[in-house]
Parts: sequence; C-alpha cells; structure tokens
Amino acid sequence: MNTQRICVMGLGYIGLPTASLLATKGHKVHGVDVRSDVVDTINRGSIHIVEPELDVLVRSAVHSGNLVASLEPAEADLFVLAVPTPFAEGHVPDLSYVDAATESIAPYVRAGNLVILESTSPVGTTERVAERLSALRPDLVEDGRRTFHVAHCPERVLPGHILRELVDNDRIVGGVDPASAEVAAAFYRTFVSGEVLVTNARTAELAKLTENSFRDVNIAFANELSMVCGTLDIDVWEVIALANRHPRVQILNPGPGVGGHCLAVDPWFIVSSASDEARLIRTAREVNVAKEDWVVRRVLDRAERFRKPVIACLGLAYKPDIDDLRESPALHVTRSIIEAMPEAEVLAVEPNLRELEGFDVVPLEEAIGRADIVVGLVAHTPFKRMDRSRLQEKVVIDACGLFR
Ligand code: SAJ
Repeated sequence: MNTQRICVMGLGYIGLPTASLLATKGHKVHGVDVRSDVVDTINRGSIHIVEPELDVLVRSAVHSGNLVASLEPAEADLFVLAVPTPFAEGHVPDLSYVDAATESIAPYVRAGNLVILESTSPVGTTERVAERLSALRPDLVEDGRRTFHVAHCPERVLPGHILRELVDNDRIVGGVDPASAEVAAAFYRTFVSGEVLVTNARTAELAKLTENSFRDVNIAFANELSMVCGTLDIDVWEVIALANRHPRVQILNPGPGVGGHCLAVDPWFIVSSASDEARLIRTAREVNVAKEDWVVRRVLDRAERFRKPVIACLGLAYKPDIDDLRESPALHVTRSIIEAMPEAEVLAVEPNLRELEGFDVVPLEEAIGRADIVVGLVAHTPFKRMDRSRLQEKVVIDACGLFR
C-alpha cells in the first residue's frame, strides 16, 4: 500500500483511534485538535480518553514518528473530518465544528486530494463541505468541476470496542460524485476487513442516522415497557427474558435513559429534516428522555421516609465500562437527585473517573457501606462483581438490571 499523508481533523473518540490506526499502518498522519492539552498529551504518546487498548496504539503510533498532533492542519493527500456534530437549541443540528474544520483545511487542499467526512451528519452536510471548499478555493474548480474529491464515510464503531470495529465493521462510503465514492472506497479497502459499500453521500448520511435511530427506537420500547412494569408492579427483566424466548422477539435492555453523543443526538437530525414524517423517531427520543425523570421520581419516593438519606448512585458514564459522560442519563439522574433533595447525601461512584466537579465521587466500598439507598445506574463490571449480600438492609433501585 502506498504511504499517504493524512490529516485528521478532531482527535476525539473517532479521530484519535483512526489517526493512530492509520499511522501504525505506515501512513504519515498529522492529527489536529483545537485543544492544546489534547495535542500535548498525544505528542507525549498518552491519551485523554478511556478506550481499551487505545493507549498502546497511540504510544506506538507516536513513537514510530508516524503520528504527530498539532493545533494547525497541514498539507496532505487525504483529509478526514472527525469533529463533533451536536445539536443546538430546539434539537437542530449544529454544524459549526464541521464548518470550522472545513474552513481550516481549505488553504491546504490541493487538486487530486480526497476529503472525507466521518462525523455523523444530517443529510446534505457532505455536499455542504464540498460546496464550501469550492467557494473558499475557486482555483480548485475548473469548468464548473471540482478537482478534489469529497465523500462521507460515517463512523460506526461502538465505544468500548473501537479498535476492533474500526477494522472489522462493514463501511458505507458515499461520494458527492461517483469518482469521489470510488477513491474513498479504495482508501478504506486498504485497512478495513469488512465490506466497503458504495453509494452517494446523502444516502450514506441517512443510512448512518437510520442505524442509530433504529437502536434508539428499540431501546425506547424497552424503556416504555419498564415504566409499564413499574405501574403494574411486575419485574421488567423477567418479562423481557420470557418474551425474548419467542423466536422473533429480541427486546433490548431498559436503562435510566439513553445517552452518548450518538443515539441521544442523531435521531433528531432525521426529525429536523422530515419533522412531519418522523413521528415514531421523535416519540422514541421523548420516551427515552422521560425515562430519566421517571427514575429520579422513584428514588425520591423511596427516599422520603429517611430524614437525611445517604444515596449511593452507581455509575455516572453513559454506558458500562467507559468514562464518557456525554448526554449521560446516569449523570442527569444523579444531578437531579442532588438538586431535588438537598438534605440527602448523594455519593456518586464512577470507577472510570477520579473526580468530577459538583459530585462527591467515592469508591464503591465506601458508598455501599454508608448508603441507605443504592441506585444502580450503569452496569460497570466492578459493580457486577460486587458482593450482593452487602445490599441486604438497603433500599435498592435498579435502573439498569445490575442486580438481576
Ligand atoms: N442502551 C440501553 N439499552 C440497550 C443498549 C444500549 O439503554 O439495550 C443505552 C446505553 O446504556 C447508552 C445508549 O443506549 O446509554 C447508547 O449505547 P450503545 O451501546 O447502544 O451505543 P453507542 O451510542 O455507544 O454507539 C452507537 C452505536 N450504534 C449502533 O449500535 C447502531 C455505534 O455502532 C455507533 O458507531 C455510535 O453509536 C456512533 O458513534 O454513532
């Protein structure tokens, strides 16, 4: 495989694993982030996020000299945009990071280069990148045709399994024109062992949003069921286990809500572009958000009988065995309990974080020893290994099936 110069914009959960994987494959990778602390950490061969085996990969990429982090982009054969695409007020997509990354690479793009948008994006964003680059660099447009390629290849990796899924998963590559799609697909085929599926940019964008909306809708079903079971005083886990014995039923797990930067965000991108049609997708989001306050109310109801309850909230991250707090339902639930019950002492247990402003983060042992009420919010492995006999005499509220 030819060595390429690759500029990766954004060194977060997607950009950093991608940059370091490509560097260990022999490419010369120039990683860019707006945070100088992130750049310094990576250049020391360390990492700023928790992801299994990423530390080893980054260390080897940096020590080989093939990965350098910087605050500024550089000339390259290929640019990968892996920046956040959150939503703004009113659940409308906030494309400011994509726009800023596009603007900052514009001076470095040359004829023949390939620009890939990996960020999960609303339909039309890849075309927007192509149009903005063309407007900023009219010298790269000849007779109305771009002399560079632009494609969307949505990231699909599951946090916690990123390094394996980066290579193993099938990838969707959508070009703003067929040539862009082919050039981008050829690049991914050099390091992806899954299949690389070629389409246009808009279809690729919607396919990615569809994947996460599908999962959100299915979790909403489980969460709605858990609230129905709460009203009927039936164990939701038993209902699901029994129903799932049907050959065509596969209900997902209820939890304290749905978090992360993907499922809690991406469905809104569909809703915002087809709001009259996307009724189920919108309702699923609403159900999953409502689940968070439902859990809070259950805790407050049970805490009422204590004068000064000590409440242990197990988990703050958005899902098991990671440190990521983005859109975390556990964080929201814990914060809401603290606000609603100032007389309570709320002990937060998060084995993947040492401290967090505004929270009394304590070790599991201490929290369980002191708590009147134990709230299971995230099924982290150390929690699952806990000696259950220590929960006798405690009020236990299990929002994530930790103690089932
Ligand atoms: N969750 C449940 N019940 C379940 C499964 C998950 O409540 O049965 C919750 C989790 O606790 C978490 C949220 O859903 O709060 C999301 O977790 P997740 O593991 O389903 O997914 P993410 O957000 O970490 O990653 C998703 C993945 N998408 C799909 O599985 C369709 C991943 O492949 C994507 O790459 C990623 O979004 C992304 O970046 O878009």
